[in-house]
Amino acid sequence: MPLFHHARYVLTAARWDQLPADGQPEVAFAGRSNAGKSSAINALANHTRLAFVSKTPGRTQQINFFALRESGFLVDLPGYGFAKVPQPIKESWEGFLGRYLMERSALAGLVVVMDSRHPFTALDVQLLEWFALTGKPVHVLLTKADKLTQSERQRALAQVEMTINRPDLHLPETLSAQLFSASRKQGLEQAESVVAPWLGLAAPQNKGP
Ligand SMILES: Nc1nc2c(ncn2[C@@H]2O[C@H](COP(=O)(O)OP(=O)(O)OP(=O)(O)O)[C@@H](O)[C@H]2O)c(=O)[nH]1
Ligand SMILES: [Mg+2]
Repeated sequence: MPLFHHARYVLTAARWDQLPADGQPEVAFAGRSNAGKSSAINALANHTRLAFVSKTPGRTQQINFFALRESGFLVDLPGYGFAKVPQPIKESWEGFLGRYLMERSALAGLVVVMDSRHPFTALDVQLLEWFALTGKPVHVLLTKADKLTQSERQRALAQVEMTINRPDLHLPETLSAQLFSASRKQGLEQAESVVAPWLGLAAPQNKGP
């Protein structure tokens, strides 16, 4: 049974005091608005509507917690880089989100979801350089890979690997990346095998060929 199946929604936090008491480890999904964070969580959980997927970018403005069957949480974060969010709302959740990323001790690692057609935007790099200060690991999902041809996928991944190795960027020390497609359910096992140890769970055994 894949590790993230049977995840269930537990709570939504819009303020620090609404977060669950620090205890079990959690992994948060960050990324640009509309990148596919909620869809990635749904695909990993094998659930069509666990996390809310919206056609309108910038709608998720709170932090949603999903409890895993064994222990730990997957956390769906609001997207960044969506210009049409009204300024006061933007500032309040950017403040909360920033504090969550920097100070939340239960946060074991970050999954950064990027559209494989345009990964590592300036905002993504900004987030990564900033999150690097925590010393926590990051795994990048290059999602919507179903929209690329096989050769475009390989090129995108190779370019991302080069970016990860750029010495002029102050990226997290533990940083990996993979192709992913929520709609085709591709890359699920690879993502699980990276994230499971962060949560203190045994990585799933790879199925035979
Ligand atoms: N083709 C394809 N479409 C995807 C994939 N993942 C997400 N989408 C689509 O991209 C849009 C945004 O997906 P969401 O999962 O809501 O993105 P999000 O990052 O959670 O967005 P916000 O919460 O607004 O920041 C939706 O229309 C999804 O159906 C994928 O792997 N392939
Ligand atoms: Mg979302």
